[in-house]
Amino acid sequence: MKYQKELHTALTAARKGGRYVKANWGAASINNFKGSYKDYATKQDIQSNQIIVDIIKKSFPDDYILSEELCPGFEDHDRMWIVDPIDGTRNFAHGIPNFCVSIALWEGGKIRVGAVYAPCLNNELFHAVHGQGAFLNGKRLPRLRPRVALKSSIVATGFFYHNGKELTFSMKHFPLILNKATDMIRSGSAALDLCNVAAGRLGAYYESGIKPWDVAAGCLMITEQKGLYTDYAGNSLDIFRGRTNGFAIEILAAKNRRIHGEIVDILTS
Ligand code: LIP
Repeated sequence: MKYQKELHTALTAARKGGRYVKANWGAASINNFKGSYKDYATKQDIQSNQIIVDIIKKSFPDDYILSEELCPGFEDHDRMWIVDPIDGTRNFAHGIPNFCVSIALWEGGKIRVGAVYAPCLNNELFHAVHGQGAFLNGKRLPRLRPRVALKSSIVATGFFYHNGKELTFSMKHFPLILNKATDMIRSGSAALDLCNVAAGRLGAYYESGIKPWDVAAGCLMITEQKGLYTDYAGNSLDIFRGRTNGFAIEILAAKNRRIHGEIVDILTS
């Protein structure tokens, strides 16, 4: 089977990075701010990033590694790893367990391997390989229900990257969706939101301004589960959108076409 060495490497790196983060949970300290008082990396983001990169480099010394804290700039490579050493940094820093390590391999225009590890949430470890299915702690994820409607679903979102006018715009959709869904959550980890859609726990997740390392691994879980992810208008998503200027993706992922269509109608209204 293809990509087994890459999967093994992604899982090893996710576990090692995650164990380090868990061991330092409660001792988080800010390392640097990235342009605003709320956008920061902790020392643990940096160290986890280093642990993961070292493991990938050992097995694949020639591969480019795009990573949130050590190498966030886009370079055009046919093959690259995409790493978020802590997705949910603010949760981590505030003692909330909803955070994870997210690692993906991109090759030939597709996401081929994904691993998402949440060390403080029952050690949940999601993985997927293109064409080979999506798994949680080694067990294949249950099939998604194709006919469930928005009114029977919980929807997740995020608005971390927005301030001022942009925030007003992104908040505009919130009550409209809340009125039609069972409920809404803002969990603080895009990667886990996507995995929770793939696992059938959430009906959908949407957010704009997001970066490739927040979503790459989770997107593969979605497609392996026959869910779908697009931009807000329902068009195919370029996960490197905004590549020359720090990235800015808008993503809508849903567990079925019905929910996806209902939310596209709202997001484009
Ligand atoms: C965070 C996310 C969170 C989202 C923020 C942020 P980080 O990633 O995944 O859900 O709302 O936009 O990007 O910064 O913790 O890696």
